[in-house]
Amino acid sequence: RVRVRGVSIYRPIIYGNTAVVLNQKERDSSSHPDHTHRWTLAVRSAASAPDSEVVGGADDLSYFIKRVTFKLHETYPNPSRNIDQPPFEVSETGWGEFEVQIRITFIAESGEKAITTYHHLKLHPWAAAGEPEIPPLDVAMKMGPVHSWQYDEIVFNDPYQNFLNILTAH
Ligand code: SLL
Repeated sequence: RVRVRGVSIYRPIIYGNTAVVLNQKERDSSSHPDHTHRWTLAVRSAASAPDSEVVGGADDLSYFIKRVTFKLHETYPNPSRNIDQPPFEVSETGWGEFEVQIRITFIAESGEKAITTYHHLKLHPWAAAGEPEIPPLDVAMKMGPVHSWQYDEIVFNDPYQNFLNILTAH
């Protein structure tokens, strides 16, 4: 296996979450009546829109990502969620914000170590100056979904020749 010295190749990604307030009907029919929000955490290609549900298209990162592990707050059952195919996302309901550890494992051919990043799961809308920091649920519901996404670039330095071939073929 040969490394291609002097070459850096990057792939743009976004990671983060969307969240919506559950309506009364959804809360009444839930086994967790204390849960106030439904959220989706994801790692996606930056080539696609955050809300895109495209699988196998521009949003498919599985040609170089083997697994994404989302480590949720320990109040969740099985907090370490391994996602082994796209879309690399987890949807849950809950009541609180917390720090999520996101671990990205690359395909074996890459010879690359896994990388870890963090995202603050955001449920509450950003408050304007002079407004209470967390608006009441009925107000938040009218404000619509909350989006919190970060852009990043995964950089591979001196990649193996066969991995470079895989990356450039996409
Ligand atoms: C807080 N530090 O106190 C945070 C923790 C935990 C959120 C938030 C679901 C729990 C479950 C859930 O929303 N946990 O299903 O039991 O605000």
